[in-house]
Amino acid sequence: MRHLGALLFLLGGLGALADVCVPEVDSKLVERLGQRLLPWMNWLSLEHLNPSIYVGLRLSSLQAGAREAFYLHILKLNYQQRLLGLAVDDDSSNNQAKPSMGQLALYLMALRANCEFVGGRKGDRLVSQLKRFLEDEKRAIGSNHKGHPRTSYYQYGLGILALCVHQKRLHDSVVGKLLYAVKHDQHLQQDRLSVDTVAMAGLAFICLEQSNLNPNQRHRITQAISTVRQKILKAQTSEGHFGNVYSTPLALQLLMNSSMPGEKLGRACLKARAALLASMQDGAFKNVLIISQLLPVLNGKSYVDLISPDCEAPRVLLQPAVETPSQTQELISVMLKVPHALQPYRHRISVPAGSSLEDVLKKAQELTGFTYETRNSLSGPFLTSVMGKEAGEREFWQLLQAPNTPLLEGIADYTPKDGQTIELRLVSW
Ligand code: B12
Repeated sequence: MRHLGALLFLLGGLGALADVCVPEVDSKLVERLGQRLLPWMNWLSLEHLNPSIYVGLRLSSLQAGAREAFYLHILKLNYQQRLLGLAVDDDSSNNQAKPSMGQLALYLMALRANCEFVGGRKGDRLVSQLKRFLEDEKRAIGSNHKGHPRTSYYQYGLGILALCVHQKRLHDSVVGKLLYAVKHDQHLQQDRLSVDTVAMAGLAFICLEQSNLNPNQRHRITQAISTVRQKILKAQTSEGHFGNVYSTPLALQLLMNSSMPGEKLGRACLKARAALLASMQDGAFKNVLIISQLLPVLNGKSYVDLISPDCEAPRVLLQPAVETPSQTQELISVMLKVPHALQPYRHRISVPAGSSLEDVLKKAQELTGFTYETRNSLSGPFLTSVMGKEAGEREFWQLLQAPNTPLLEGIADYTPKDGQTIELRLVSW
């Protein structure tokens, strides 16, 4: 124990704590996670294009060979078409919505992950668009900080980070809004700290600090990084996750870039490593977006490495997994309820064991007069409307296990257990 203490102290004193924050994981386990991304890279149905997958893979120890280059090519065609209105032969992207600020940011990060600097006429237009998005959000927050960004502080942080890794300067006042939000807890979701959001803000600040893009804000930026670190450490659960299992990857990306005197950080990282490993072995990581945030961590990398990515680093070629479909005849029953709808709903639904919550909703829609709608997102299908009631601005349909436990996964990933009651509840955030 004394040795561990001495080691942690030394590492803490030396600077980056990557060594203790990076979980040492069996390469087979990493490969299995990477394999989950492959079907999404094959499936070139445009609505599933996801720049985060590309970023995650490039910062990982894995590669997808020619498929990876092709994926970036399609990303470029599709994003340029949707953002700049450039004509391409395939007009199926015409009816896709314009990418959001965060999606544009992730696209620019994907370019950087391929060691490209955004440039030229088209590139400059994309940078201007992202800067304009941020300026609009800054105005929405308002000079007295009483308003909210139309998207979220998560996307605001992502936008600053993407411009920073391309070494594009932003006005101090734009960065200032995020500094203020972190300092005054304006990024809270339903009054609770969103570890993902502060971690993303922290990654943006670390990039700004390392690139010295806003020298007048240097002191505030350094302080904000320290605040973020404290908040994340404070959010560690008894099992070791920061926030919850799915915010731990981004939290570790942040902590990996931290140094702190004493042993606190090292100990917290070791505990998080163990918790993450246990969750990975339990098969908790199904969602491709989350896997794309986790893979860099398992390779000792973070989004800050996009400042100067190593595009020559050797990476292991992923082979598609051989699927063995598990056929089950067993049926389970799940109670689905929407107590606070205009037309309250409550029915027991039977589905094969292992079905997702989305399967339950589909079955309920087919058989019992339940209705719902979804919107596709980088995290999968997002529930937008239930029993004819669409969530309004700053509202969402929350998924809960009755009586009151919010689910940690979306409808496509969550697999209800026999006898469980799932509630859908319209809430503000
Ligand atoms: C902001 C945010 C929200 C906001 C989104 C509203 C808004 N206007 O921004 C609100 C509070 C509504 C929200 C709700 C939920 N969220 Co949320 N959310 C996030 C956060 C912090 C950022 C998302 C983002 O902006 N991404 C960047 C942009 C560029 O990508 P995008 O795909 O275009 O973004 C959209 C989607 O992410 C969508 N969205 C947000 N959360 C979720 C969750 C799921 C499962 C899906 C499919 C979509 C989705 O809203 C974004 C804006 O339109 C992420 C953190 C993370 N690590 O990703 C968690 C995160 C994605 N959310 C999560 C969860 C669990 C949920 C809920 C299922 C919680 C619940 N029990 O109800 C609900 C979704 C329910 C539903 N109706 O389908 C988990 C998902 C974990 C997983 N295994 O995949 C994350 C990772 C947080 C965490 N650490 O637990 N969320």
